[in-house]
Amino acid sequence: MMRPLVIGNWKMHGSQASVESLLRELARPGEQLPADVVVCPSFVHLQQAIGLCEGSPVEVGAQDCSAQDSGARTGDVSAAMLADLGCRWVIVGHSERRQYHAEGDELIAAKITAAISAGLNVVVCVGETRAEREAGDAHAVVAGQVRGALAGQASLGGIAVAYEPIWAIGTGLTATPDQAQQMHAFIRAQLPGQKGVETNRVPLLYGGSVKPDNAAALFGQPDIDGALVGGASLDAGDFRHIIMAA
Ligand code: G2H
Repeated sequence: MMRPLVIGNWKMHGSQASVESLLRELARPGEQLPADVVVCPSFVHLQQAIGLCEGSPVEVGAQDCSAQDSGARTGDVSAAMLADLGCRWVIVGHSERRQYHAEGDELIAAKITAAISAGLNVVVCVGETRAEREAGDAHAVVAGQVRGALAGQASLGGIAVAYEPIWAIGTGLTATPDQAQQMHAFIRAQLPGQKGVETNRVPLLYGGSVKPDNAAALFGQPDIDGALVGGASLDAGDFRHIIMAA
């Protein structure tokens, strides 16, 4: 069985003081955890977080990266810069990037390529809106996003996929474990690569209002290999509880 992967997406939250207090509780040197654990603070807190996680099992990731290696791209941060800093992971294609920054599958695919060439592990986010689910289009939308994002990848090594139904993000609504499992199995079947061999090694994370009280039921599903946690990852106690349920 795959080791679970639990990633905290801090979004645009935090200060130097809150990063310090959160990671003093979460990132304990020498501790053994039942899952691989990653925290993704904002760009400006990455270096501080990397310092605070040193010697602990917690790794640090970014919430986005540029598709370009370098150049005149004011405000952008390249994957190579993140790797140079000591980041191990990057989230790509989060629905908030798709929605507020008009990111589409082609750009997301280019970001994945840039991140993998820089040596980062990537979490690619996919998920349907409430209207798409109600129209019966959830599977078609998610299949399109998975294929679009991963089309150019020769290998799936270093790639995780997070299924985040948009109607469950930050709303307190969560997909039921059955709904999530059903979509995860479908996503696994959409992955390019050798079925049952390469595709079984890709961690599939569920995201969308994961909390201490629903984590165990989600993790109990055969195709749910971990979680991408937003709001609950900003509370050390809640996040720890979720990690321990993995
Ligand atoms: C979905 C998730 C983390 P939350 O965006 O990526 O956030 O757990 O707050 O719904």
